[in-house]
Amino acid sequence: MSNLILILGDQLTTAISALENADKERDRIVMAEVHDEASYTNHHKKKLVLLFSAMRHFARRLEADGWRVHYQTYHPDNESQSLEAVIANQLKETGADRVTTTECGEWRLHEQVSQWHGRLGAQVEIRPDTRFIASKQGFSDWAEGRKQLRMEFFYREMRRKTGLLMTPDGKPEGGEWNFDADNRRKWTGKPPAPAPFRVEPDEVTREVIDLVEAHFTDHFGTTEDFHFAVTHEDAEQALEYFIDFALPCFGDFQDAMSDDEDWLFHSILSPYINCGLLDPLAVCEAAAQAWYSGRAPINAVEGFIRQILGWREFVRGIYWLHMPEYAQENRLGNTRSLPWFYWTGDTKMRCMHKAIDATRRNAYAHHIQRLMVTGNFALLAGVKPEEICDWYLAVYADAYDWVELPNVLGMVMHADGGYLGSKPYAASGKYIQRMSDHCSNCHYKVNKATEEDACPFNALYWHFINRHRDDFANNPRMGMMYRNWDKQKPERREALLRRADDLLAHLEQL
Ligand code: FAD
Ligand code: DLZ
Repeated sequence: MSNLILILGDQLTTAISALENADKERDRIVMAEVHDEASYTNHHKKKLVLLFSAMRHFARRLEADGWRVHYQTYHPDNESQSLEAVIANQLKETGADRVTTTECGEWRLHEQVSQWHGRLGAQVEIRPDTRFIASKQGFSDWAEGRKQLRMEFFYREMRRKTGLLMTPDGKPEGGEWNFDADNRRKWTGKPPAPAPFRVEPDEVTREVIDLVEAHFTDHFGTTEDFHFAVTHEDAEQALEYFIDFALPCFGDFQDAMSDDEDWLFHSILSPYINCGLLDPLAVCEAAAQAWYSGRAPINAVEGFIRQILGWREFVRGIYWLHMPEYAQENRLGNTRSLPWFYWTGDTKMRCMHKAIDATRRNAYAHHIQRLMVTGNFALLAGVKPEEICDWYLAVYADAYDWVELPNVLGMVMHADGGYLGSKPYAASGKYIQRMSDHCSNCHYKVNKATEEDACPFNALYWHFINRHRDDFANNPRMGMMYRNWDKQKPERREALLRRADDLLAHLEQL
């Protein structure tokens, strides 16, 4: 009997576990662009182009390698609007009685696929996703019995496990596990940041752009200037380009933000790693090699590897350990709606405008913009976690629930009660001023806090500290903030809270 092999839009590699022991004569691969996956959130248009084009290129490659592939292209009137419907039709059409697939990245779809056995009357084999360096079981074994989970300790285990940046006698290369103290420089234009790696759209991509323009008009963002890689080979070129031109400065300017440069020295590899065009371990190995061969310094290479081997694996582990309850958390009791300017960029706050506008144009903003600008503002303003999570899931080309949710709900919103991060990343305008040149071009004055034209982040920061005293006053990493707050004169504290109340009442007008 034949077997259907389902490959999802974020599983685009021949190394995917669903293909292990597959038989080109017996098995049929199924890939499908479906309404339900394209519409479960307001996906950025560039993300849709990236995924549909990468899926089409991957299907062609499989066919060229001799596989039989059933590929459904997107049309709003397709009979099969969900992956389940596509599989049900294919089971009928081919007489297959088995489906093999690799576990889905996110809970929503995982729940559906887990029920296919009963719903479709076929045997459904769900294999582990071996692209992750830590298995779900491995992570849960590591987490077992720990009161608090800290990325740094998990990361060290992962360094030992993989041998990445480890000396032959089991010590971290360069003598330290973490070189973050060297990675906090402001960028003032020198050295110049490299232009982003570009691939000009081929015929397949151009067709997908037309499709997205025709059928996803109301989705966020633009398809203009689409230049992402859509094949493994091009994504490898993007990796090489990053190593040659950006990695050497990645560490120094990792936390920097710029009024003029969207990408700075970041890798822009997450869209490819997350959909399967690049393997995360291979990316880390390539970066480590750059250090061994003297092409990039240790603070850059270690910092880069930590993001993938540490943070990426860590958030995925937390997601699977705690879903589906994790998505409901709102421990700070936030009630405010997401301001509309998150969708338009139409705000006088320069840093917010710049981060949102880049997001709209590129389906990308770098980590510190996501964390310390759009994230920080949502935290200070007390936005409902589900609303800000929905926004982050929609607007980035690399967004999938398993990675977006812990980053937003845990790291940014502290809505999980500090499970993922030991303290909230709340910051006033001073932080943004220290790490960027936005403030000098801003309508608001970063050196003011209570006046009409004062930077909103300043008063909102103190309002956040004040209203969450019960949550944070006993946190040893927050003690100084409370001492600073308590030291201020009562009139000053009152003026700050008044200004913040006014800002909160008029969020949409900022
Ligand atoms: P670089 O700065 O070059 O970092 C290298 C790689 O490290 C990235 O490609 C990514 O694979 C990994 N990485 C770095 N930080 C993290 C992290 N915190 N969690 C997981 N992986 C990380 N990343 C996503 O892939 N998808 C998301 O939906 C996503 N949402 C985020 C939301 C918020 C609020 C925050 C604060 C972070 C989010 N991140 C997300 C993490 C990080 O911001 C992006 O991975 C990074 O900006 C992608 O750009 P880059 O490839 O240029 O990364
Ligand atoms: C994100 C996405 C989109 C936009 N479209 C499709 C699709 O049409 N077909 C498909 O197989 N996968 C798609 N994906 C990726 C899935 O949503 C992804 O597999 C889940 O989010 C799990 O990570």
